[in-house]
Amino acid sequence: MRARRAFITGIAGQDGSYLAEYLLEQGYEVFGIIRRNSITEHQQNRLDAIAGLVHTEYGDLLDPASIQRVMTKAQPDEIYNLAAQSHVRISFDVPHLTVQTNALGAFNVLDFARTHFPDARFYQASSSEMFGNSVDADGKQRETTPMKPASPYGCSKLFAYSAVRNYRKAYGMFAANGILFNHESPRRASNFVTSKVVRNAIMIKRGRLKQLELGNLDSQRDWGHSKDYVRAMHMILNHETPDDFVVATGTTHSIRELCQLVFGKLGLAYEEFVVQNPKYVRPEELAYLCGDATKATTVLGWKPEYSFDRLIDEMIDAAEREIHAS
Ligand code: G4F
Repeated sequence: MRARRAFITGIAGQDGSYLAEYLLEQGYEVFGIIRRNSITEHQQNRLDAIAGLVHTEYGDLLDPASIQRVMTKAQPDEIYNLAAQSHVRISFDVPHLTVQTNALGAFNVLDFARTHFPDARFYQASSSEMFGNSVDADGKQRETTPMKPASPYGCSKLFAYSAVRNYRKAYGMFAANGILFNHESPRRASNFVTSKVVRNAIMIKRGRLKQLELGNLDSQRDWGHSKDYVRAMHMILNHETPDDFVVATGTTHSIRELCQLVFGKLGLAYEEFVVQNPKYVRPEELAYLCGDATKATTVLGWKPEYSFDRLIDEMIDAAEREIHAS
């Protein structure tokens, strides 16, 4: 019997690389597309540990023919659409690119799956950013919370989320959304706030930097570990029926608390080093996220293994090693 085959867009990203490792462990044959960028060294470095074990080719959600070529080779049983312009603030700078990639790009993969691989299961990387500043009376966001996105990124993700629901109903496809809250790891790019705070605090401690410039310190996020969240993606696609699930830890922290924790672990007082720069403040801010993952816990049996504290410890350890070596 042939191994199950998975096709992952965004395989070279934080989630894509952890998902590929997880699926290999489960006995899958893994295929993926990598977007070309001008710095060769950054294209595949998250895949170093599994180089030669996954089938990767250059491709781009903005180039449907490239996706179709690799999907045809892969003949996938499971399709994970993780590729995106995933930076919320940058989505205000490049809104058209964001919408083309995250909305139309996702739609192209979904529609090609419908016409060519109707029996494949389709996972869409949906986001808590779709909720915008909408929150239930108990201070949580869940599957039923109204979605009122507050960024071009959130709007683009809401389109793809809706298309998945529409195709599931209209065509009977096994198409599912994971509504993932923020998730981080040592593989997080350095322009997301957890990674930025960790790396810069270490540089300050080593005397290589004087201060850290941030945007809004009062917004709150529900941060989990990417490794826990890719497990949830697989569980969502292997449930008996296609459905949408919030994936979150249920706890929230402000950016200020994050700074306090990271600088504190390094023996520093964040107040002495963190300054605000309006450049990092968004035209509209999503102030507060705290997810209720009860449905994923009860229906799928998913629960996170990492605490916030352990996540931050792992990020600090990895960044210290990297910075020491540089
Ligand atoms: O780390 P962030 O850039 O993540 P954000 O915007 O919440 O988006 C992430 O999570 C989403 C899920 O909810 C994903 F869909 C999305 O792809 C991405 O993974 O910012 C977190 C918070 C924001 O409130 C931001 O305003 O940190 C605040 N912040 C303050 N100073 C900053 C900075 N964020 C960044 N990136 N850089 C700063 O200097």
